[in-house]
Amino acid sequence: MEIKQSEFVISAVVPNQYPQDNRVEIAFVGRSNVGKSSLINTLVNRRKLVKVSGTPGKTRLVNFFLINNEFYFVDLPGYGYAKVSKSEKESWGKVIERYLTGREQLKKVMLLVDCRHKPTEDDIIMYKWIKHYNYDAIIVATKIDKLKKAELRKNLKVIRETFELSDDEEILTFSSLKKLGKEELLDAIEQCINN
Ligand SMILES: Nc1nc2c(ncn2[C@@H]2O[C@H](COP(=O)(O)OP(=O)(O)O)[C@@H](O)[C@H]2O)c(=O)[nH]1
Ligand SMILES: [Mg+2]
Repeated sequence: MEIKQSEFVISAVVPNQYPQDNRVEIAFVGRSNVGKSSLINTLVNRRKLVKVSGTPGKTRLVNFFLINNEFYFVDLPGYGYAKVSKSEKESWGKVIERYLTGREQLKKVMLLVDCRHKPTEDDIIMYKWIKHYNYDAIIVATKIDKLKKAELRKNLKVIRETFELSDDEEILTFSSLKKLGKEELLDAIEQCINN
């Protein structure tokens, strides 16, 4: 699949601002700074569709982007940023939870983790939430340009074990810097859109 068209639609604060047209949605979630904005920009071949690293952890909005006039990318707020207050963390949880509740058109949640680190408690909670709400998740290991092949292989094993993935669950790998893994991720997206 090639993404030829992408446009920002809305930063939603409350669910009645979400698009109402029932197009399929693919959501992206992960810790702040994991490379989520960069990954989306890489997928859509644009440098600035999504803002890269403004104030991490400050966006409590659900951002919708219309892709090829056919489906939406949904950029969920990043979590795990150390310097936010407890109340801000709770408001983050509410924003994500509200989006994940009964969103029938949501076909896949891409859960991004930095390939250099063992997934955190927050990552595991996020993964369990996605499963709890009966959505499909794909783990995407980001910033793979930062590791040598052998290190990457080792870390992917740790990531796999931490999420307790079954053998048929694949981890995708990605580098926005080196444009690695783009085709594979787009293929996975295409598959769930056509299903
Ligand atoms: N080396 C490397 N750095 C990256 C990559 N993707 C993002 N970054 C950097 O990581 C930081 C956070 O990226 P951003 O996309 O804003 O992350 P977000 O907070 O998850 O949206 C920025 O300094 C990016 O330049 C990547 O694939 N490789
Ligand atoms: Mg971002």
